[in-house]
Amino acid sequence: MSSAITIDDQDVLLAVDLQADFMPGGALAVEDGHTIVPLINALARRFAYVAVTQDWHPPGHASFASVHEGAAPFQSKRLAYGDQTLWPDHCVQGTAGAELHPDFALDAAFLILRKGMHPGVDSYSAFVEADGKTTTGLAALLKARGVKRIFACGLATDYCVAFSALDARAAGFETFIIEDACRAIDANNSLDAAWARMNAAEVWRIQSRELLD
Ligand code: VGL
Ligand code: ZN
Repeated sequence: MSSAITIDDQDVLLAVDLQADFMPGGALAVEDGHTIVPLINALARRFAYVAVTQDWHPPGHASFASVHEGAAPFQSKRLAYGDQTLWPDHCVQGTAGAELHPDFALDAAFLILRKGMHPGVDSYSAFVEADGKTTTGLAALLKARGVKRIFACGLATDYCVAFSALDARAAGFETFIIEDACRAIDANNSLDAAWARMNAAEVWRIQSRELLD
């Protein structure tokens, strides 16, 4: 058992993509995605800083299989910036599927960061888009507020949470994933692959009780 972690005011809770399309019944449903919302609400009450991301794609986004001739969701396709997994249309700006979960206690959040808005470039990460160079500005914003540690949770463990955590680490933050406050897509072994990358990068895997007990 690891010892409990004390949350201080240089810590941020980063709650990733708690949106209708990632919930059961949504366009890119993550199994049991809705079950983590109450836990994340409980975590949010402990943090001075809560930041939220929202996947927010224009119609016809390059990550949608529907815009590539002959392509199917979950296939990989080489785009200008590299290999991109193709998805069902999801989180289209202004649609019901893009809305944050109605039970998610957003009032505590100081920031809602929308991402994936460039038509030709995906952004799993809250920090850097999939071209590997376009920044969202989030690292600079958090540093300006004195944030030192980032605690990531939400959907999906193996995509937007993992990429955000890896980029947080690369930007110099001590970074944690709260495993039981995430759920995964786990397509093509993506969950194991994500944990391997995070372990190598020294992103720490923790459980919510280490913060809540
Ligand atoms: C996500 C795939 C495509 C995520 C977003 O939130 O993990 N995954 N867009
Ligand atoms: Zn997306």
